[in-house]
Amino acid sequence: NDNNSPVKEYLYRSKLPDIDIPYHLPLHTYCFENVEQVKEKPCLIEGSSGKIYTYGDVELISRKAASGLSKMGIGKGDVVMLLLHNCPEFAFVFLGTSISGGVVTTANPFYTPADISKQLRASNARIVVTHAAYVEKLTDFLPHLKVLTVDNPPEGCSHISELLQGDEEKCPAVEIHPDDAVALPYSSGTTGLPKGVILTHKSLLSSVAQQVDGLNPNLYLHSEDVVLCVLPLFHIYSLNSVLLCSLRAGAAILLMHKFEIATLLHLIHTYKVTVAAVVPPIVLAIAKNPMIDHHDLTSIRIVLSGAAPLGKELELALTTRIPRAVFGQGYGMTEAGPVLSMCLGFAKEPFPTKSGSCGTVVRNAQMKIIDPETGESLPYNKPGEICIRGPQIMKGYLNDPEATARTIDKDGWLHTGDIGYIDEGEEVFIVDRVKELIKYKGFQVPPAELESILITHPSIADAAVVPQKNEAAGEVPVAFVVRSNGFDLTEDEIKQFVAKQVVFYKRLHKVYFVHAIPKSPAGKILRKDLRAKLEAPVED
Ligand code: 4UV
Repeated sequence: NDNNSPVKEYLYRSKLPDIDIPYHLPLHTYCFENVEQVKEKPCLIEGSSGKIYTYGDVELISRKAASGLSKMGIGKGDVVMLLLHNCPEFAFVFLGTSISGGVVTTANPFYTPADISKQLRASNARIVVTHAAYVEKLTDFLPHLKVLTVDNPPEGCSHISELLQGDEEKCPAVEIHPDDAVALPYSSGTTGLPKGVILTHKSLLSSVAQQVDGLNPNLYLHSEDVVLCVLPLFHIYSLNSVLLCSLRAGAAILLMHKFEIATLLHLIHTYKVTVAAVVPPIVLAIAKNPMIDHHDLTSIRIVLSGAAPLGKELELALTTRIPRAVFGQGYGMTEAGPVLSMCLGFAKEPFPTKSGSCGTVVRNAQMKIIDPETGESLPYNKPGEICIRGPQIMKGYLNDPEATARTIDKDGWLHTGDIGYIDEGEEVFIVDRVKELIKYKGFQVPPAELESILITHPSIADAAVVPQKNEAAGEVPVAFVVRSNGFDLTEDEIKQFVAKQVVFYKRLHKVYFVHAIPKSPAGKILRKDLRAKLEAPVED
């Protein structure tokens, strides 16, 4: 009898009280709510040129962009693709699209033409904003797409100024509902191929509020901060926790086109960066690079690492290098809106935290840890699958109700596919990942994508891809391959076959030939068995 069920539910909450979240506001209105107080302050700093846009500039240009976009036909629900490295135009077009009622889908400019066309088709994007160098990747679409470049436009494309010089007075008055989509990043989630993750105005606004709003914000940012934006804005971590959180708090955002350690150290010094959002490979570079001794990094007060596991040794190495900074982790997942937990050492009135922790569940949300077999929720210190519920999680996957139902259950819990536990100090510790996903330097590598490429090879009968631990990248994809005819096909041929079809970080690092891929009776690849094989002593 369910009503008298003796089963106890263990639900975890933030140590901070809940806050009022202004759900009714559109995301851009929320981000600019306090803009009057910071109008003259720097908002975007372009690292490469030193060019500064104040909050007043950014707010105005975003409205111009909205007006330009609506003139180009972008209205409610229409999709704009940003195929950009970090640059001010990313922010202008993101905010402009939000104002015009549209939706931004973000993609890595290093993707192959095939990756980009899949996302263009699936998202039904009408406009692409990119750099001239990547226009050739869009050749097949050029007749049907409006392509704008932030630099000199090649034939068939227009310059971004066409958009940014719109008349802000003619900015459309679109009615936006909290449940309307505003961002559509792609993620493979717990299984399969990349899918469009519908993040609404309410999801992103809630996630930002959970981090930076309230009397004692979990991630305390203020208008004197200079926040490092070196992580790519096309990934949700940087888009949310760097760009949107900084905008809300009125902090300056230092944009770096790409990660390069010498430039990074120079810019931190020059602009007196106070908050650095990074991923473990950048922590490694900062901790281990001898150049660091010649740069003053004492301006940094917060280092936030996320998107992939960070070893304790590395954490220690970094904290010895930047002793004045509070170091901590954030734990995010695109589908979770994205932040599930955040270090409480970053709060305005901070809490003591432990090494190796991924923070505490954000406010206005609930977390539970479930036994993967029984679904029962677990008490402190017992590892299980991490689940989260709250206003910030995705609405669902675009046009994929089945995948949505596999990820968000009927009670509204989002199942992460991550294994972790919560200790008595309410801190989250991630210990394993049960989902298929491989993370190379924090970038997603969906095994299903590589497997589907491998089996198109005429001499491959079956294949499975799993992560292998790697010092520099965290994890790298490796393949188990069953050859179909004879044994001529070599490891190198397979690696090259894949490399030609994928972005650099999805390349295979090793191929193991086997007679069969272990599968469950239902035909599912037994990835755990393959991962165990990798950890066993090598018998080459
Ligand atoms: O979907 P995704 O690529 O999303 C992310 C988002 C990360 C963050 C981190 C801090 C933030 O403040 C923020 O806004 C966004 O990575 O990949 C999701 C998976 O990455 C692993 C975990 O397996 C997720 O399900 N992951 C993310 N953060 C951590 C992590 C972490 N701190 N430690 C270990 N694994």
